[in-house]
Amino acid sequence: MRRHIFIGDIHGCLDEVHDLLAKIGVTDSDRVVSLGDLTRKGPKVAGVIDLWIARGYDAVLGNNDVKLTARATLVASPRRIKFLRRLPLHLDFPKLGVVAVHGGVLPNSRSFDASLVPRHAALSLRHIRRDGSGKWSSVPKEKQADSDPFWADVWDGDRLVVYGHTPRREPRVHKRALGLDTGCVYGGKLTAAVFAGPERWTLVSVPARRKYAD
Ligand SMILES: [Mn+2]
Repeated sequence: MRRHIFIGDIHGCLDEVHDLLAKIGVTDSDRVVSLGDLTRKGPKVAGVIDLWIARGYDAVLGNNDVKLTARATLVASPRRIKFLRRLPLHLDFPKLGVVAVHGGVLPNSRSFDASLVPRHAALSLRHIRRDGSGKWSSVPKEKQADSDPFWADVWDGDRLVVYGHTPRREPRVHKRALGLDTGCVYGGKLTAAVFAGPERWTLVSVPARRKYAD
């Protein structure tokens, strides 16, 4: 099986992408997938998009990528905007047993399907609460209470979900999810989960070369 390499939030940190791929020893037969937020905040956004286009790498859409395409500013080359606009909200890898998404998955069923990743969840899910019918739905940041769990602490489904969006000092290993945003653009590190096959993964990180944003 091809190796699959899932990378947390990059935010234009092109030098660290090269550091990470060199450390992993990436080859042309590897499948490389960004977990969203390739863009904004960091130093080399256009370079990151161009690398993804040139090498045919995959990505899911992040909330910051949406903001960028809405404004169509600094990277305003038509092919870069087109690339971002075509990114899917999630990518399912059934043979690997993995789903890639930027925000998260609503844990309303153990068997994964696209209804568990409505747009708002795919882009920015964090905390969840049961609604009147007993279904989990997302809680807006300003309404969040201590009793609202983080979605990945509830999810126990038939896919291992790899996600970004929520920056932490270290990658987070949940029962059936891996949180890979380790805040590179904030001076943390860039992290990848490298899958050699189902359930066979290792985490690889490289430090940020500097702090690019607060
Ligand atoms: Mn994000």
